[in-house]
This record gives sequence, structure tokens and C-alpha cells, in this order.
Amino acid sequence: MAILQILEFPDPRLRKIAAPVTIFDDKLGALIEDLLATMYEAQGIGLAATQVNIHQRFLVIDVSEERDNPQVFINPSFEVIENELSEYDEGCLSVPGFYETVSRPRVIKVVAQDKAGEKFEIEAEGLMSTCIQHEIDHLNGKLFVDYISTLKRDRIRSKLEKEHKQSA
Ligand code: QAP
Ligand code: CO
Repeated sequence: MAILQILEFPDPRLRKIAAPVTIFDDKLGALIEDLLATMYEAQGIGLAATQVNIHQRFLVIDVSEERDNPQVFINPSFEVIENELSEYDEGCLSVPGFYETVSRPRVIKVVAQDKAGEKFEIEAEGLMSTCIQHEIDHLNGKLFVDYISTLKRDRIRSKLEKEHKQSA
């Protein structure tokens, strides 16, 4: 198991569109374990493969208080099933230290595959719904800062670029 390096905004690799997973083998299983270990180490509630520079469509989530409910979604997609939005203060391990309110569909149906390639469906609401949508956005090269004003986004970009220069 390995802790992977998390790319940070405005790294252009966060803008790549991930390719569907087609092979469900032990190598994929090992990458999923690494992604989970990296998420827990960083104390996140979700992490997409794109964020660790793996451009394949899978992500991990654990929104439980006890940090003991890892959930894996491979080739995920979702449908909005209720015409209602909910707001959350979102953060992102790729945008450390910044939080902004984002509005997203409140209830969704998610279709995905598990690590054996078996298809499953879940209905998600609340934080889980927001988190899945946030992570699927990563697989499409999209970040939560894309939903806020250009002014706020540019300020966040400048501050992170400055931090990156100082630590380089
Ligand atoms: C996405 O984000 C999310 O800035 C997952 O210093 C977040 O796990 C979906 C984190 C909120 C819905 C609501 C961020 C940790 C973790 C930071 C995360 C930080 C340390 C973010
Ligand atoms: Co994120």
C-alpha cells in the first residue's frame, strides 16, 4: 500500500478527462487500496483517481463519522431524481485550505461498478450526494472552484501558486 501525492489546483493535470476502467484485475484493486489509504491519511471524505494523477474513472468516498465505511465507485454516473438543490460548504484535497458554498442536486441515483466489475445502483442524498457529484466532476476535469466567481477562483489560484513557489 502506498500514500500517493495529491495534485493541487491549478495543476493542469486536474483538467484531464479520465478514461473508463475496462480491466478489473489485481492491479486495479491495488490502486483502489492506495487511493483509500491516501484519502484516510489526508483526512478527506472523498478522493478521485484524477487527483493522484491516475486518469481512470474510479473514486473512493467515506462520509462516516468513524472512518470505517469505505465506498468504491468505478465508472460512476448519476441521474438527478428530485428537482431540488442543496448547498454545502465544499472543500477539496486539491484545493487545501479553501471552502466555498456550492449548490447541487439534492437526491441522485448513482450507477457504478464495484472492484469485481459488478454493476450496482444506489440512491444518495445530503452529504453523500454532494460528495459523489464533486468526485465525478474530478473525473471530468472539473473542480468545485469552477462553480464560484472568477474573482474568488483567481484569488485562490494566486494564494496556492504562492504557496507552491515557497515550498519548491
Ligand atoms: C469533497 O473533500 C467534499 O482544504 C471531499 O485542508 C468536501 O475530503 C464534498 C480537506 C466537502 C462535499 C463537502 C480539505 C482536508 C478535505 C482541506 C475533502 C483540508 C483538509 C476535503
Ligand atoms: Co475534490
